[in-house]
Amino acid sequence: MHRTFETSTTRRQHSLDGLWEFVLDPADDGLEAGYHGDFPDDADRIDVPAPWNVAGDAAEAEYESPAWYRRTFDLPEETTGVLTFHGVCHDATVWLDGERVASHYGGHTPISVVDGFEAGTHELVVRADNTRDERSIPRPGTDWFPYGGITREVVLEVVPDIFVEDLRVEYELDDDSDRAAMTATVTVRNEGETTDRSVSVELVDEALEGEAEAEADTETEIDPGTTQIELDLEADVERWSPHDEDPQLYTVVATVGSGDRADELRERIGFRTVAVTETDILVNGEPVELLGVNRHEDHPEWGHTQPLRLQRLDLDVIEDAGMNTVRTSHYPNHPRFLDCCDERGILVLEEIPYWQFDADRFAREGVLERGETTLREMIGRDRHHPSILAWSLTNECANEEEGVREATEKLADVARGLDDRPLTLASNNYHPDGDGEDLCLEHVDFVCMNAYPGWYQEGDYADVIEGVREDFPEMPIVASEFGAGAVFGERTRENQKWSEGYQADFVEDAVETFRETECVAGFTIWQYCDTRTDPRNWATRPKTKNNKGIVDEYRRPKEAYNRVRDLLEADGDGDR
Ligand code: ADA
Repeated sequence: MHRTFETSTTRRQHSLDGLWEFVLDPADDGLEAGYHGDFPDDADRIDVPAPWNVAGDAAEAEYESPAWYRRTFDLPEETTGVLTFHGVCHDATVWLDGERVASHYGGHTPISVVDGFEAGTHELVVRADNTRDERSIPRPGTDWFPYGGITREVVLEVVPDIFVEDLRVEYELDDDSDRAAMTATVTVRNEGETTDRSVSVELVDEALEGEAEAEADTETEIDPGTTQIELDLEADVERWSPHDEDPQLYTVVATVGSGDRADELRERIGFRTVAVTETDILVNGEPVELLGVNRHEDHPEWGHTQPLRLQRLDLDVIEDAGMNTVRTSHYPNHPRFLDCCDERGILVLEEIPYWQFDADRFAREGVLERGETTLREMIGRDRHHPSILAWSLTNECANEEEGVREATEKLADVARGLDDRPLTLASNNYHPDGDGEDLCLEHVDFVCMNAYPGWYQEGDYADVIEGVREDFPEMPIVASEFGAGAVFGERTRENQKWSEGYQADFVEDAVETFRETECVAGFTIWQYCDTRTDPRNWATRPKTKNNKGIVDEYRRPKEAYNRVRDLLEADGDGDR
């Protein structure tokens, strides 16, 4: 299951995970050779979901080019189906029974196809391409491994002709009361002939144990195609809070039709407010201190693919050190990980993969559109997670360039048009030549500050913060990246660079500085665990890894992890 809760009780769900046929296509001639209609006989088999860089042969460990997948599945009767690929890195084309049904760019947001299926055997073929080039997002040279393939689950859901395609809940919650006024927008899709149907929405506690807290329904004409129906609901709710061990969540159930033709789609939601002042980020009107890490979806055996056990283990490790925040550097995370964050009261900053883009790169054909699509898809998919505090638009872009400022403004407009959460971006661009300010930050609500004084350059954190504050006196700062590399097990008397001691001292000093600075609303250490990098770009790094993890790639704690835990234990939790 790609979520921690049932997303429907009416739909039969066929998992299409498992072994698929698989061939590499290094010359990129599979399309011309017609693999989508005539798959090569000598194909290997590979696990899905998994990047080919961990699931394939050793020869595929660094493979960055197109590859093809094929499998068949059987359906007992004619039906309408929703086929979803939850993540294919990064450029995907899907053929169903020889017909091209989807093309999608962006490895971390889903691809959905609605189709009519005959009874019998069907064939799925996918071309996945992880090539980084002048128009790709991520760009070449990224400091994380460019995993390729079908990296998240594949599911076929059987639905009736009229079904709920999407459910969106927006709410207003006053800081003085616990009354929530909600609008549920139900997108109903009709693939058949009949029109009249009832549509209803219920808000129930998470476990669906009690009576509905609120409900609304209507009888309406649903013409073939797509219809949006808005229903208003109101209820007294218990708030979701990052301070609760088991924060209150609710299930929203949208239903169209009745009896054996009913279709139901569920979303999970938590009620809380988020606001930003000059110095703080407020949740439910109270300042929260972000105490956290940057986390890549990475593991030596799994790459980007994240089994539930690993997602939960990572949160255990983070919580055991007294931390409460994850920045999903640098891309939309697996939705089940976000579910786990909702359930534990972990705060999240979620980002799209514009990592170190300059104006030239943004200006290339289709590059901004691709990012805007990923942003729309991320917000569309993740908007109900109460854990997500803010959307992050970019990371370390050339913010001094006019073209980057224009791109940032467009991205901010897209995000603000879809959702009212605060926006941020991670900047390393203060005083680029001693005097200019980072004008991209004018489009967001708080500063995410990436800085490595004492590691990549001279200087100290107090000075960097002072510079940022001078330019942006009205926004709080989150120290979103800082850290030092340490090779796991390198414990020395000298505490030289790359030793665990050097890293522990460095992280401790920085954390202490951030915590005693009023305008700093929190920190996310770079980074949670050591991560695989690409030897073609990062050959000088020990173990070809980004070793700034406070735990290693197998989640074994380094000294810095223990130091942070001791520090936070001594100082209490994240109340300011
Ligand atoms: C940057 C970047 C990170 C990582 C880090 C580092 O700040 O945003 O992805 O590359 O540097 O370790 O150098």
